[in-house]
Amino acid sequence: MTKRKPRVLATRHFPPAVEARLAANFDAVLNPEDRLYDGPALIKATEGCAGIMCAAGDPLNAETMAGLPASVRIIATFSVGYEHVDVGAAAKRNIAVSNTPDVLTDATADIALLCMLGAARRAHEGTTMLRTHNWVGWEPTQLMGTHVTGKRLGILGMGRIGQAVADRARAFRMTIHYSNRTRLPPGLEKGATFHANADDMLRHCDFLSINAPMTPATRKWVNAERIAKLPKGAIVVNTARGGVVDDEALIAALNSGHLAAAGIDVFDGEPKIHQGYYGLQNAFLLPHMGSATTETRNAMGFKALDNLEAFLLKGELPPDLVKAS
Ligand code: 8YV
Repeated sequence: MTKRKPRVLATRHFPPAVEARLAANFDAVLNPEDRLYDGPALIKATEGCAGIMCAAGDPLNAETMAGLPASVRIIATFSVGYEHVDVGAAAKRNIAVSNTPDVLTDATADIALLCMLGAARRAHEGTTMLRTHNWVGWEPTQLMGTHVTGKRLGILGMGRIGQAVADRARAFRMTIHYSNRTRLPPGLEKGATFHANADDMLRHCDFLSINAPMTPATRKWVNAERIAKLPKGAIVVNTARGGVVDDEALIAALNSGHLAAAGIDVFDGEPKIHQGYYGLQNAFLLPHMGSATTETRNAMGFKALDNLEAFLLKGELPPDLVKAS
């Protein structure tokens, strides 16, 4: 008699190659229409499931966690960030949680550079001028932006993605400053200046790149007081989580001209972003595309599957187990 495959719920419509492997190895409950689950619907959908493959934004909070059926043993999130999963509440239910580190480092760092360059070089205004038929031709003073090469870049959060941003910025001969919970060893620091207190770094930042995860300590960390410490004309780039920024404060500084521009891929409460962003010509905005390459999204899915398979099929610990901090 063949053993029944464990049932796994995919909360979102994942890339075809990922869903094909999920369906081959598990009794997969897919979501081809990509309907968003709220907490009660998620609880209902996990009936009989041993695992959940979820994504950022799914409501895997303490309330949902408390209502999940006893059959659920692992939640594998298709993301490196896991602020949407209450890992402490999962531990209380004896549910393992895994994420997908490493595989999206390069794609996200690439988008950080796109945001940096897009903001500094006024890409939004340029493309809008052209596409609305308002380009009258080259002019000596047209769309002059901020020079990137040789400037100072401060990185908040020097994990894998922060380090990959630094590597790219070095190609622009930027001077790197960073703040991180722990100082990196010289081989990884590569001459960057460490600031034990992130506030002390701000006055050195022509550009500030946010690469820190969303935690209670980083919630609205970029606030009015800290923005005021950035040099006039600085540029803020956020490819981590929108909640790390106080939107009101950032928008006010972009309107007042204290900040020259911002390049933003992630928003608090996305997709319902702060209305103030829409009118800002000096904001280069992207709809959370950091990891959106075919290669990366497949790799993220395969990593989530590696974790599900290790745990549910081989009885091993998931290789990317995350713990409550
Ligand atoms: C993902 C991300 O696309 O992995 C992360 O933490 O921010 C994104 O790149 C998204 O979160 C998918 O769940």
